[in-house]
Amino acid sequence: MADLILALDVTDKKHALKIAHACAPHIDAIKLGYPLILSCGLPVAGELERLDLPLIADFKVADIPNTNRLIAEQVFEAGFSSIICHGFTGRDSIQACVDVAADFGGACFVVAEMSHPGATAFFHGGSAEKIATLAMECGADGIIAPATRPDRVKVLRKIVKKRKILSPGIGAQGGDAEVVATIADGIIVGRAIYGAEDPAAAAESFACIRTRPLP
Ligand code: NUP
Repeated sequence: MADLILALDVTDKKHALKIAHACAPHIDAIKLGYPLILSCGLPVAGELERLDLPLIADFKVADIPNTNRLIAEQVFEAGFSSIICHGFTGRDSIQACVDVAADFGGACFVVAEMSHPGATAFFHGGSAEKIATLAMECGADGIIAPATRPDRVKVLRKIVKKRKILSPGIGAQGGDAEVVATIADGIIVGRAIYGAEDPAAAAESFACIRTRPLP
């Protein structure tokens, strides 16, 4: 069983808020990334805060430590409870995000391996394992691992142990929610929910994988 995290990758604010409100009873968290934030600005997080769901900032932060720190501070000040950063940037850059998250009582997740086909070029061959190890050493709360490759999620689970794995790539990218929900702590779903004719019904259809199904 896993949390259901809605990836709200729409670019129109009204549309985003409508989907978020409709889906709220059926989801455990909302992940916002560049598509929505670049079109509406960071304050949209404040408007979504009213739903009382954890907000995850998926900016895949990947800069030098000082810039990562400056980005992370803005993210948490805007009302997010978690941040996603890249891990290939190395220990000091990951640590900057982990430290800011801790200062704000929030969480930091590190991308260990991406879900798209091209990701194998750089994340395979030991890199994902190295990143996951580094993320754990830095005190990250968890990693991002691909729902499109459950075998890889299992490999990375051995490294992160009880810390969290959030897994994107369900539905539109081909990952199977029921399979991944047994090995990850959260599944991230975007188009299969917000692109559906009835997003709330689509979100509800994932009820059986949720850690906290509706009573
Ligand atoms: O490896 C990753 N794959 C991925 O799809 C890391 C991510 N953060 N994501 C994000 O998850 C992606 O940017 C999108 O917001 C969401 C998946 O969306 P969808 O394929 O379910 O529409």
